[in-house]
Amino acid sequence: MERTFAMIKPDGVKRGLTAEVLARIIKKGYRIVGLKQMVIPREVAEKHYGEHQGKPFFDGLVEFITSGPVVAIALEGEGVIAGWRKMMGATNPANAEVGTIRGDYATFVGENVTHGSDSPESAERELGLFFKSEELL
Ligand code: ABT
Ligand code: MG
Repeated sequence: MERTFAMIKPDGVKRGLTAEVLARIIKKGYRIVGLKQMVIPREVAEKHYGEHQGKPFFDGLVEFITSGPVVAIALEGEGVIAGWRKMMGATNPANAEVGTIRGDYATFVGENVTHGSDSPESAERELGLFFKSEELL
């Protein structure tokens, strides 16, 4: 059974989309094996987005992701890594299909409501960054 790291970003929490996003996850049938609201420490944010270090949008990205509470979520299910990214839709909401979270609730690539790990390696790394093993069911 596969696991992934999902997150409701500060814009999603601020805009009151937490229940909506969790409802979609639950109705889909993925199992929530870890869940917490937190403000991400700067060092964790820089590690989380380490692959983007040096890119022009990096500083703004770290600023944004640490700007308020997020909901960190560990998900389990068959094919959940790709499946959750499919539910989120394209990174740039302008390209995200209607019916996806970003297609329905976002307009701006810098604030796109949710996160999902993009590979098994990222999932393992990111779950380890955000959750202690005893926090996962
Ligand atoms: P994340 O779930 O945030 O990792 O998004 P995703 O994997 O869909 O897309 P990537 B490429 O990892 O983008 C990371 C964050 O950087 C923002 N971004 C990305 C920009 O602001 N400008 C850009 O040109 C690109 C490529 C979008 C993502 N996050 N936010 N918020
Ligand atoms: Mg990414």
